[in-house]
Amino acid sequence: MVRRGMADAPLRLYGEPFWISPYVFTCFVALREKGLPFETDVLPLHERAQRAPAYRDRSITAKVPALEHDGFWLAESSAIVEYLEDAFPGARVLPSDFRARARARQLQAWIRSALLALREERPTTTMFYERAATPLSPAGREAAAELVRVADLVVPARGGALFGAWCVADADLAFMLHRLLLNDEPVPSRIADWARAEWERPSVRAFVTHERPPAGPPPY
Ligand SMILES: N[C@@H](CCC(=O)N[C@@H](CS)C(=O)NCC(=O)O)C(=O)O
Repeated sequence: MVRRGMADAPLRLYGEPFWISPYVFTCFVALREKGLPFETDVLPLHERAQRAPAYRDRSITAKVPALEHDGFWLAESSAIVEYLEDAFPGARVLPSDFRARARARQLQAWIRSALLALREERPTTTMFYERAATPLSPAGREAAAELVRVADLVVPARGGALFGAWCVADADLAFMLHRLLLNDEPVPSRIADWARAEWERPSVRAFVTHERPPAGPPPY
């Protein structure tokens, strides 16, 4: 927990101007769910603003998202979520039960490291800007099937939260499933209904409907 006074220090989340980063999404949703006031700042990644020394060296790993809190800088979305959870008790964004929390971390780590073909063939620009124009390759279809297989195992039969109570892994899984849904790829109705319900959550909506420039990012 933060020491007295630190809790009132402003929080700033660094993202990118097109609001398409799944990692910024996670942190944005976590901050909203915790009810913490925060400001956002965006770095034009296509202009390599993340490599400007001031940002690069404060964030250490020179990626977005980064969180600035009372002089402390932190990057990596899962580290940011854990920092928020440790620093600000109250509304939880990770499960309180240790096994449920481990499972949520498993799902989050998998979402960040697996399904490469799906992430490449259905990038987040196809969720918020132009839809994908080409069908999934065999590798893309395999990744989509794997995503659905995992979702089928973790989404409860009666819907609702994945691991007892809502946590940020719910939002991450819904985001990944929307790479398929928004591109009209087939998703079993039970899983699609779950993901669409999650998409309506106010913290998720606030990111999804955030103002964006009319044209997506230039290639970089
Ligand atoms: N593992 C990191 C991934 C962060 C990441 O890859 N961010 C991208 C934007 S979505 C980025 O900063 N790209 C610019 C770069 O790599 O220079 C996390 O979970 O935060």
